[in-house]
Amino acid sequence: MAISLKKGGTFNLTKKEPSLKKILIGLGWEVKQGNTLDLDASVFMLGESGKLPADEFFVFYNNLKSPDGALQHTGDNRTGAGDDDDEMILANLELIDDKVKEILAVVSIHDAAARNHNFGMLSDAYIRIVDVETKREILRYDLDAEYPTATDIEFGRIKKENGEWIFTASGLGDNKGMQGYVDMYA
Ligand SMILES: [Ca+2]
Ligand SMILES: [Ca+2]
Repeated sequence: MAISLKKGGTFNLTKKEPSLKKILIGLGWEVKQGNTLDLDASVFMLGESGKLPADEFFVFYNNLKSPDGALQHTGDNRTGAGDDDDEMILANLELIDDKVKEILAVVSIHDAAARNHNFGMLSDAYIRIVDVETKREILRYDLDAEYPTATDIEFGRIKKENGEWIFTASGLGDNKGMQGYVDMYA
């Protein structure tokens, strides 16, 4: 049974799952009837300064692999159809560059402003972490707040503290778009 986190909840991956090496970060959502939205999951690998060590540490549909080979985005999903993960990032914790201290998972609605789309048009959005080797779901955060006006949400972050990887369910809605995050962290 996976741990279910609430907004702000944390989980020490290293301490609770010492054998964990490869994880799948799965993001899923459903589009409410009558809407068509394209959501994009992206990941920012941040260094000590809270910035990307290089642009390539921003992993998204146009840059599927991080330079250290640790993270692999499995590709763009345009519809969110199906109950399984809609967009996935595979991470090999052992390959993550020592420079990287934090990993942020963000989901943004493609072209939200022009199309007048927001998270109020979605339901059942979640982030989960799965052990790739055993296929076991370790933790899950079902977005537990309403975000009727948000066009992008930081779902979770995995931070390295004293050599341990700690996941936090952040659930921070915003309206800056993917480019806004890039501007913030590049
Ligand atoms: Ca997409
Ligand atoms: Ca879905």
